[in-house]
Amino acid sequence: MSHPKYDLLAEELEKQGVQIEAVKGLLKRQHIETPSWGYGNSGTRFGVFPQPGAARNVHERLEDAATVHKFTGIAPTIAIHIPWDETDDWDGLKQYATELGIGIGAINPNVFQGENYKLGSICNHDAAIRGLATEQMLACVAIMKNTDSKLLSLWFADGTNFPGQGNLRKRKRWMYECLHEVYNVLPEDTRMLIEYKFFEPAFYHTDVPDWGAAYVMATKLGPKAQVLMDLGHHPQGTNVEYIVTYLIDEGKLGGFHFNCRKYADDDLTVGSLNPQELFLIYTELVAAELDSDTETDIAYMIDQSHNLKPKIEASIQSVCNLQAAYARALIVNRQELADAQDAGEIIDAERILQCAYETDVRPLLEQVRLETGRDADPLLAYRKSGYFEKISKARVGGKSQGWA
Ligand code: RM4
Ligand code: MN
Ligand code: MN
Repeated sequence: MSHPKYDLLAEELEKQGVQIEAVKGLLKRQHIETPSWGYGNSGTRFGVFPQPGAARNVHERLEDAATVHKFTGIAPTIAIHIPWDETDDWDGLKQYATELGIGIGAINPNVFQGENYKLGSICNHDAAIRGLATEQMLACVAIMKNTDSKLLSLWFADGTNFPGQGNLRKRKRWMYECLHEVYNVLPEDTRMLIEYKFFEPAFYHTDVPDWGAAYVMATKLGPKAQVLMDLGHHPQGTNVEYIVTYLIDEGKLGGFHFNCRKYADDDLTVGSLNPQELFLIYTELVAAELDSDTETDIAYMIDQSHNLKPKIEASIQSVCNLQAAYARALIVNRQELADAQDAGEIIDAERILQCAYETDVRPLLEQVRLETGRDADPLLAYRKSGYFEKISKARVGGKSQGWA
């Protein structure tokens, strides 16, 4: 039994040439990874506002990620940050994840918080510190083997704050040397993702400031190295969907960190204020997916740490926003769009995108969820489940492992 609203939408979309069963199939296979660091207390440099029920250790973070997956159906893995999620029993952790119905995704070495890294990690002027950072990345490769993770996700806070502070050219070469050492031991079926960020925490220069620098590094390293795009890491006004397309076409887009650039970094819900940009990004992603000549293997990960919104609800909301963006991109009439582009019909081309974007896809998403045994509204179902009350009571005291 389906809802009359869904039947109407399905009929309308079929009339427009959309193969609704195929679209539902793709939506059911969507895979969004949530970050462990989104479930524990975190903050800005001005302060941390602790939340009731915030996960204190990696086990609790796994439980929260599994909860987000339980209600959304499309978030079956969790990214972890080392040492925030360090454990001395990786087999046990992997086993626990399996019991919870999820898997461990990208491993993110943290080479930016330790005192040693004050002046940088793999671009530090001190060879001993570069060695330490490399060791830490190599340890993460070992963790990948222990957890069946296929992704080493790298972000460096490296940069300088003052003119003359560092030898820019040497820093570039040091970075390559360290990455190369790690690249050499990556198992065959795994990848290294290099994330760029145009500013912060360094403000004079950043060692991987943009996709061009990440691309050059990844290309020099080889096919197992690709670029990771974090939506929070571009200057205002950057056309992100163009970068997406460019990198896909070069076989170098390895993954996403979804969030929203309004806050400059990680703390705003993806799609909360720029859903159209998200739709345009997904429109390019779907174009690549539909193109049989284009091979893609893109990790769709969220990188958000909510300080104000309740964490699990914010994660569910983010996953659902990504689902809606994907659904809208899937119903774009590609043939008509191509015809309009070929004829130079600007207004028609834009109208075709608008038509998909303005379609209320909620009945379609609800139908997909019902067909996969989930509740039509993941957020309300989560609220009713009593999970938040349970963790708020249980997670009191104790020491928190992680950011805050
Ligand atoms: C950075 C970057 C990284 C994330 C850290 C916590 O801005 O986005 O991906 O691991 O924040
Ligand atoms: Mn990121
Ligand atoms: Mn970031």
